[in-house]
Amino acid sequence: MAISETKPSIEELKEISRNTRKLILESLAEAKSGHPGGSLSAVELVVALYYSVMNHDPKNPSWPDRDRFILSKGHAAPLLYAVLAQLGYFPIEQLKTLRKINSMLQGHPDSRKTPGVEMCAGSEGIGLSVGVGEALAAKIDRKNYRVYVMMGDGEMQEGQIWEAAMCASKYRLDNLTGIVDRNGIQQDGLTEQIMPIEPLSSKWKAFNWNVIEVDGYDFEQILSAFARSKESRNRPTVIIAHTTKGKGVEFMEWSPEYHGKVPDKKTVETIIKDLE
Ligand SMILES: Cc1ncc(C[n+]2csc(CCOP(=O)(O)OP(=O)(O)O)c2C)c(N)n1
Repeated sequence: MAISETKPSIEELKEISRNTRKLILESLAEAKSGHPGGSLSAVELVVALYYSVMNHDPKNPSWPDRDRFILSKGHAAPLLYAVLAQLGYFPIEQLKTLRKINSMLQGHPDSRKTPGVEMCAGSEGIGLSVGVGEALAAKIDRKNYRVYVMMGDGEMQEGQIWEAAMCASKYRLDNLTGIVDRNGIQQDGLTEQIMPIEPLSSKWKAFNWNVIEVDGYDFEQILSAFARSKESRNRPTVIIAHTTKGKGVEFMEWSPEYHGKVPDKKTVETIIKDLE
């Protein structure tokens, strides 16, 4: 089944994004731990992918022809879970079990536990290599599925990312799209202070990738970038999405503190009222 056959409007995508933020915050408040900042920053990108771009089937998560989404920045699991639950990969009530012992929703994605999760992630820097393998497998098997890999900007500091980038261009993996959540912040501070990654766009171009930059909250730009990535021939594409860590919650925006700190339930209730 192609989800993209029933594409929501941009207004609907915005509404789904609002609801996704609410579910992320509720599940984190219930867990009393986790990563809000980098989950909230990438909401629109993941919503666009699952609701408008990828071919996938929540009723058949291991459909061989599905497009693959790899959340390489695995600590943003609450975002992936909120989207998968809304689409029906598992019951939405499961979100309340985030990070609990024996829950199907562990603090970092586990493909053995959660329907729809493609890869066990959490150790940064690995997802693009797995994406390269899957994209190469599609070429060898003459399959049409595409592979999408979401990475953090702090993750750009991992050497393995650039080994995978080299490999993807060697094998002309035009069925591979990387997305960099360029929110400017890593765990404890600004990427440009801790270990500068600029000029990021030139780096990817030097590795022979097709590079597109977007505002990570503008659905028209996001959808057009994904459409252009599908048209790329012989070169993988990376979409550098300019985003804000903690997006949608004023006191969390641009605050490294909320990389891995969760507000209590009462505060979350107030935030959700504001979102609504
Ligand atoms: C190899 C590795 N080193 C350290 C960590 C601990 N860690 C978790 S998240 C994070 C920072 C992530 O920054 P970024 O990739 O920019 O993610 P975002 O800001 O989008 O949340 C770090 C260092 C990790 N998960 N993996």
